[in-house]
Amino acid sequence: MGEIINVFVGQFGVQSGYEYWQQICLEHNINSYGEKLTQEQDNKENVTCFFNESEKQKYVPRCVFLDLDSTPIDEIRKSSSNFFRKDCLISGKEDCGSNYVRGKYTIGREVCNITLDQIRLESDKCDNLQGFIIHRSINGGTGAGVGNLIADRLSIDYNKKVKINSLLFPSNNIANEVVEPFNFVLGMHDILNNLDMSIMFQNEQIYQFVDNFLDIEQLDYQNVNQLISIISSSLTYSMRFGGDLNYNMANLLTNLVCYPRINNIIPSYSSSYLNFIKEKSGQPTINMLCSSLFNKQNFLVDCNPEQDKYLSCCLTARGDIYPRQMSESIKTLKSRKSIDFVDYIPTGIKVGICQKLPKNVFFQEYESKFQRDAILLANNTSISSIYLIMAEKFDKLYAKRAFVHWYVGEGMESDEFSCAREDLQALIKDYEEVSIEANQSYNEDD
Ligand SMILES: Nc1nc2c(ncn2[C@@H]2O[C@H](COP(=O)(O)OP(=O)(O)OP(=O)(O)O)[C@@H](O)[C@H]2O)c(=O)[nH]1
Ligand SMILES: [Mg+2]
Repeated sequence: MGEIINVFVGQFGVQSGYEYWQQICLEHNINSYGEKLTQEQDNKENVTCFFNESEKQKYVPRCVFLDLDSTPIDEIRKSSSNFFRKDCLISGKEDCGSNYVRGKYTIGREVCNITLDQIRLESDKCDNLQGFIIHRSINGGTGAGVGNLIADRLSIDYNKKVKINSLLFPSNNIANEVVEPFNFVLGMHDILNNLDMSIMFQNEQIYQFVDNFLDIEQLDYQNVNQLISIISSSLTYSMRFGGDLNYNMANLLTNLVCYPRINNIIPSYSSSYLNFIKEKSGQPTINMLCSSLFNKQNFLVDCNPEQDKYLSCCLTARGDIYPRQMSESIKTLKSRKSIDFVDYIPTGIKVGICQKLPKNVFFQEYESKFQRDAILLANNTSISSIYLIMAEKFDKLYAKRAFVHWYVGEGMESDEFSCAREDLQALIKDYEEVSIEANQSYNEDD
């Protein structure tokens, strides 16, 4: 089915990337030395989607890690020195100090070229490269600024390949960086042009999600990153393990992105049935599993899809699930009032099924009881409520020109701020327009 290159940029990218490979290795049964622990390979399994096979019959991850701050990369060098290729772990001397422009225009340039050389080296080893997944946060300087520099170049050098973002973006109510709204607005302006699709995550919503279903007292970044890894690894699950209803990166895009700029996807995970497993020691029905995905509390972004319109979605079910059962469930789902599709996309739900049992680093405690799970990637207009919140925060800072000198001081023209802000406004308008029903616009034309 072709190979994929994973790129991890900035602290979030690198730290979540480490957990991501733990998750991938668990699924493929590969240890920290790159050795496959089960001899006979499932004949549908496609290990080479993510790994290069070395002459010593070891599996080497096809990826590049980059952070301008060396600490997160040094941690990986210490703990997994035999697993990753040394040259694919790239670090700098100082971070961007949460400044998008430092990453994009000044200190990120040189390191971007080194990263692209490593990406080229990996792509030369591929027979049929499908595309790239870039993992990063848009809140700071490196993941956002250097990440966009890399994405810009990929969109030129690998124009026909699919490019997907796994993107942490600012939470609605808590912020670790004061200048997050600036980095978000400037970063989104570029992302809209250089990437095909972004899967969005918010830390605050993930904390809430965990509180709803699990009893973890001290939730740390490792836990959050493990949860994010379940979603981002599931994106390629059916490409790596085959299944009754399979898809590759290109058909995932074709089915989810109905307009080029309406491409920010909110994920949901079927964990609400954990309570069911804990209390009743049984398995949830497939209907319960699929239905839970559409509940607000299962989404990893703080918006309310139940009150807005779905444009399209991709539902991937894993475990002992078969196409006919799924079709029945989808029929039931479509009759639910809170799942409201725009009338001009009547088919709406793409389904993927993979019979390989899900394994995951986060819920290992319950693993023996996990016979199935499901993930939803939804293109829903409620995401624009978050753009509105970000736009408001940006406007407050910008009205007083607070912190603007840090950006201008790095060589950015001050009208780039207003240009990026206008683009966000245009995006909000785009979302309003796509949620107008075909019937409604027909009547208005009348
Ligand atoms: N979930 C999660 N969030 C993280 C992690 N590390 C940082 N963050 C969040 O990411 C945002 C900042 O992005 P970073 O990735 O740290 O920034 P960076 O890309 O390294 O950029 P600079 O440090 O400014 O050069 C903040 O909102 C942090 O809360 C992590 O390992 N997991
Ligand atoms: Mg950093």
